[in-house]
Amino acid sequence: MEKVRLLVLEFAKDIHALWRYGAPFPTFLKLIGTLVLCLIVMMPLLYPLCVLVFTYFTCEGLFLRGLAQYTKFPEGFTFGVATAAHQIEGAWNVSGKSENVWDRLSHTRPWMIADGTNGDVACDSYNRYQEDVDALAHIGVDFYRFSLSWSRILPTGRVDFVNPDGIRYYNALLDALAEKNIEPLVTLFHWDLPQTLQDLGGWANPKMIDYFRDYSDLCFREFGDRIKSWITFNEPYEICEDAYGDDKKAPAIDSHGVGNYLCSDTLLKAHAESYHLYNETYRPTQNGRIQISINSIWYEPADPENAEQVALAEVANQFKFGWFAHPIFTEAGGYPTVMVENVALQSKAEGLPKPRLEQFDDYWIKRIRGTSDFLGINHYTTHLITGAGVDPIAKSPSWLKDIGAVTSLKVGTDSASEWLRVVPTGFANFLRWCKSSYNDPPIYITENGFSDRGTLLDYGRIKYFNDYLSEILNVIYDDGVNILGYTIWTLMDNFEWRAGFSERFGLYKVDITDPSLPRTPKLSVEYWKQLCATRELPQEDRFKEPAERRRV
Ligand code: PNW
Repeated sequence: MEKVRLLVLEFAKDIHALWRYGAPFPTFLKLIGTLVLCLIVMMPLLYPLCVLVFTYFTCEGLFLRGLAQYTKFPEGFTFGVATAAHQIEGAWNVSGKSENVWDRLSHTRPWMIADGTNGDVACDSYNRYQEDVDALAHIGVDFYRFSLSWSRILPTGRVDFVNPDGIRYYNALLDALAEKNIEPLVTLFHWDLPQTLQDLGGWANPKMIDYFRDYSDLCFREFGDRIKSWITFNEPYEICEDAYGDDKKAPAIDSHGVGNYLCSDTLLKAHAESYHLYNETYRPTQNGRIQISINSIWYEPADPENAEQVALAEVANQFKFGWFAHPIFTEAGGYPTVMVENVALQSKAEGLPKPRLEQFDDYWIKRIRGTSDFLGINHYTTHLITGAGVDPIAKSPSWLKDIGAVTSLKVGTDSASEWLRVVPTGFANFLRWCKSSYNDPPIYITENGFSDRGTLLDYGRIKYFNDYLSEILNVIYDDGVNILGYTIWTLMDNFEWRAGFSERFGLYKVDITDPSLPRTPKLSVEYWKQLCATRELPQEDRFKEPAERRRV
């Protein structure tokens, strides 16, 4: 011990001398020697410490994720629930409402609906809207996203006749929401086009730009004093590709590779006109905001190390999300370059004199650019890209063939909907991509949800919400993605389009065999009630599948 004391003393003296008088050469050598000695002695301690510090700083994200999952939502983050008119209202021909394209499809081609059901009665929300509002208040959400039925308000589709009962119905719903302090977020068009307008060509007819502007005008004027948040279109991809480029949605035109691109041209212009009308005529007095909700299937390479797959996944994302996001949310505007190029190449190979996808001219590029106050995202799932080529399910010509990639559903776990694979990390990758591709826009998630067959103990749905919400928290806190709100799809089991009532997304179960259409809360109602009250992801075991609970 005495030896160590002397050594330390000498070392201190050396340092003192070094500072005071400058160091003679041998003292300096001794000093270095002592330092090296000290380092060797302390090495076993220092080494693990260095490794720990180094790993912490290089893998900080992993550390935080592994040790402490984020659970708390930022101040001001809002939660809501979404529905759509045709899926819940029923009363398809009551009090002046006219036929829409989904009424026409389900009545004339019932075999196209999986279980032969239709939207004639649906959840009867036309008569039971007060029950819906009570359920929303019970859950404790901040806002309710619902859509207006165009053919209920304007039976001819045009403003030549306004149906007073349509106005009355939505006024009553808005009043009921105000009573419970629930903000309305209202979609002008959620797929239920008046059949009269479809008879004129629907979204493939450029005249629809005027009809949609007139319809928006009426809605802003009638309801804009109480509606501060508007969505022009719900999921333009599903409208243009599934309804005009395919037969997956009404009116099932199936003009693959042609009608889909005519539709996007009209729809984006109609959206822009509606935005400008609101912006110039109504915003100054009504002070609201207006946006579009674009949906994605996010594409990822099956093998992230495979450069070709990585490049093709980017192409597919540009074709899917970029088709509608690029014209509105980028500096350059217009369709994504790769989309323009691919369709031009394919069209040439087909011997066509000009591309099937017409580009916007300068006037429309400018008119469409920047026409959304927020980026509205509907997201459910991720699919994979396995390589270049023509997807086996692609028609010719078609949007899918124009991409030039083969897709696969072999990813994540399943749901009751074939297309809906559960891949929470895909959501995080997609959100980060939106931040970098569209200049860090403020984002609202306007739909996200999970389908099963209608069980009351819906652990699968709760796990889906919990895992997807957890990824939202990760990208907010780790990547600074600017997400301001989240919307659950959906309040209650409802008419799931061509799947009828066979795929159920609701927080409430609806027994459609009972004429009184009773709504029964599923376990997910409890989960959301707690989340809305605490603004934190519930961690309790009762929300987990019994096999996944902690063992004591
Ligand atoms: C949305 N996909 O549709 C619609 O906005 C809702 O009306 C619908 O009920 C809900 O999601 C559930 O299907 C989508 O293939 C349909 O990725 C298909 C996809 C996404 C959304």
